[in-house]
Amino acid sequence: MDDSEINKELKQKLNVSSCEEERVEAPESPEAQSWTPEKSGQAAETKFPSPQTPLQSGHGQDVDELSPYQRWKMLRAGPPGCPQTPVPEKRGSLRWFSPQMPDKTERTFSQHSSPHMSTRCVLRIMEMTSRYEKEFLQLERIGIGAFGTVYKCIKRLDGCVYAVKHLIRSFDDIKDEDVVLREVYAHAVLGHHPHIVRYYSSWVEDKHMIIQNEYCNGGNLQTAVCHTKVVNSHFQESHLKDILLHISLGLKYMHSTDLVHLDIKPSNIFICYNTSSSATSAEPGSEADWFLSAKVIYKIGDLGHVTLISKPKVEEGDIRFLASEILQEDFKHLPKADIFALGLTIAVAAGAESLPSNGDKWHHIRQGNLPDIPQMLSESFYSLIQSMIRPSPEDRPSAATLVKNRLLCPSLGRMEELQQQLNLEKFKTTQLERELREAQQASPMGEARSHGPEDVGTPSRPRSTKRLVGGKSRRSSSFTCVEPSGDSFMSL
Ligand code: 809
Repeated sequence: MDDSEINKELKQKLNVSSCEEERVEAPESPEAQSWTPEKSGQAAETKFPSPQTPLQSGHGQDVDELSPYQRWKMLRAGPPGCPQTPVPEKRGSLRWFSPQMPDKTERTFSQHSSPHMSTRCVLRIMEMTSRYEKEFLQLERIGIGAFGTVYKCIKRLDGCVYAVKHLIRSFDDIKDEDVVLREVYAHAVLGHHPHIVRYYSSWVEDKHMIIQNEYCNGGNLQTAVCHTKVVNSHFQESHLKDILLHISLGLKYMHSTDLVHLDIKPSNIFICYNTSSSATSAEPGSEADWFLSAKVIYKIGDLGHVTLISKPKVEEGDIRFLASEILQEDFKHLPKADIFALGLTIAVAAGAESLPSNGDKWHHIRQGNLPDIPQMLSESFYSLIQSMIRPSPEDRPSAATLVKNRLLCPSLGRMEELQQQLNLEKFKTTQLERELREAQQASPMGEARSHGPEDVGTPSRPRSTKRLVGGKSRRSSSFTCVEPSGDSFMSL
């Protein structure tokens, strides 16, 4: 076997993963073809599926619809449409190569002449392969910007989909590392919150930061707003209220941990569609039930501008959503800058034309005037959004106040009503207890009677009821739970 034959054989073996990827591939999009990988030498034949064409599992099912286990099986087992693909027998074998084999693979092979040497080469390349390439199967590019590039990936180990961001700037070019790391620090401080995009991991590769986050399957609010405009429509008030409530809940939590986001805007609000069956069937009860049954969950993402409220290092966010006090370097009420940006975000979601970056219109908004909104909103909701962009930050509601607003959370009204009823019942119970005690004390048989209702002719009453009205304790007690039926009091 000569060199070229060995190379051919090895290339075939190394392409195991490429073949695996082909099975989840849709025809190449022009965007994918023109993409130049950050790392020089990544194989030009790497194919990415078009964003317009959902990835197929080989059974006509979108990859997003598969459970992690199904995706994992799909990754592992080889494609139905690719029967010739050898399925490697154990972990650590060739299948762990990334589909994007670096060109240097080819060069390295051509330097060696025996199969033995070639095997060693394979091992060496395995060592060289990056963590990203080893751990993730890159599906498609989902975003590109000055900051870096974001890919939708499947993690080979768990079969779950993640959003993975590669920062463009190298640590070599960065003067203040803290600025790059603030996103990671912020996630570390925040932990998990249902309305903040979840962070999983981060690491440095070739001096570039990589961040692995939760993948939000509904895109961002900016894209959703664009879609509604295309079909000559806009988010209805009920949806706007959901967005406002969800993001306020995320902000309330963030602000309570001494952090501010400082770049709230539609493109940093991510949408998760809950496709599980509980989202369509369950009747919400507790808060956890509500979360499970919610069909759409809005989350705050991109923590690249986050800073401490108490010790701010402010990097201004998008000028279109920026409160004027930040431009004037007045950082006394930083959380209210997030509220200002959220108010304008809701206005944009309601259909407001694109926001100005400067000029009279920019200043007009900073004087407390909402941009024109092309739909009839209720007066109360309009006033609420307007209050969020008041010129003075102190006059804007806090996130904690917003989440308590009845407009955003009508069930709060019902809860309050029930709480009031409960309090009334508790009060009545206490009154009755006192009256009972007084009557017992006034009676010549008071002491004997105080032992409980069964002593006065109700032997069948359960013991628990006796204790509910004070039992042997002669003191008036406050109850944490009272049967609202009142039955026990009636029969005393
Ligand atoms: O789903 C995402 N989670 C992120 O953290 C993220 C995501 C996306 C998406 C998918 C929406 O369907 C598109 N782009 C451009 C995203 C960017 C991010 C992101 C933003 C990440 Cl991974 C890190 C920092 C900032």
